[in-house]
Amino acid sequence: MENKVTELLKAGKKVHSATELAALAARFRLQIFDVLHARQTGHWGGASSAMELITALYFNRLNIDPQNPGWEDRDRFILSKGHASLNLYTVLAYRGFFDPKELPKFRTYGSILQGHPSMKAVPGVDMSTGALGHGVSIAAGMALGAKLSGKSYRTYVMTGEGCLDEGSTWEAILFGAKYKPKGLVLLVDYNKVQLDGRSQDILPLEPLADKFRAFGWHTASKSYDGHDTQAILESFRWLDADDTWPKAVIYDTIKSKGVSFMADSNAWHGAPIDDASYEKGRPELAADLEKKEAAL
Ligand SMILES: Cc1ncc(C[n+]2csc(CCOP(=O)(O)OP(=O)(O)O)c2C)c(N)n1
Repeated sequence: MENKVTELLKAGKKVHSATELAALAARFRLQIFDVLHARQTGHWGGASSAMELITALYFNRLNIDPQNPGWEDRDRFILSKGHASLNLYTVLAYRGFFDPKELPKFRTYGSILQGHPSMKAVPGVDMSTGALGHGVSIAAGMALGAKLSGKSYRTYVMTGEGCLDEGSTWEAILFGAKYKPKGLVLLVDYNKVQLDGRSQDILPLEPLADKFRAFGWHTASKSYDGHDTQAILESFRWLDADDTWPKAVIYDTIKSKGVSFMADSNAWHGAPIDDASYEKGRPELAADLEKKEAAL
């Protein structure tokens, strides 16, 4: 059945309203759940937590051209938490970088869509990631490259807490503070849960915003609700409010958002979604999509 979300997806264009972004994110989250269940592999928890943010980036924010993925002036995006690859693949496909029919082939032999994103295989992927802790340094280099070549593109990098537990990330943060490249933005998908436990127990990061400030980054005075597309758009306005760089924004999110019995737990970080959990969880995601479609 044709509906407004299908129309938005077909258009593959930028959208402006928070309600449209919310409906798209709900639609993508449901599809990711279906694909991960069908494929019995992949990372549901951290893909779901970043779903609204990555949807807002690709459908509202980034200056990109799906017909020309290598366009020199495009904004760059690095998914430093590369295990959440299916959320990146899903927004790239529906934004027009490749055929969404590829998505069900996720992690099959010969598909361009492997478990972790490859910039050599997937149109629109700006950097291959998967080993945690590299994204911020690569982003800092890309942003410095813009400065040196007189370009005005922006470079966005998304981390979870795993990347922030890596020493190389903090070296890159020091580097960013020294060179202050314009347009460098660190986005933290702060779901507070990692692969094998709570971030607070693995390696406490708090007070995280103060740490970014102490390291010389212009940091939003509050964290934003990473599941509220209105709040995400507000955070984008904050990014545009002044010309002080580099900038860091923290988004409070929930791992495995959308399925109540999976939420806020490391149990579903990368576990295959079994049939019983799929049957139990899917109606919650479908109901959320229906609600958000009705609001359009
Ligand atoms: C260098 C490195 N060490 C370990 C891993 C294995 N690993 C994959 S995801 C993950 C936890 C990541 O936690 P977080 O960044 O909070 O991810 P999210 O909850 O957002 O999915 C770990 C330890 C890895 N990919 N790279």
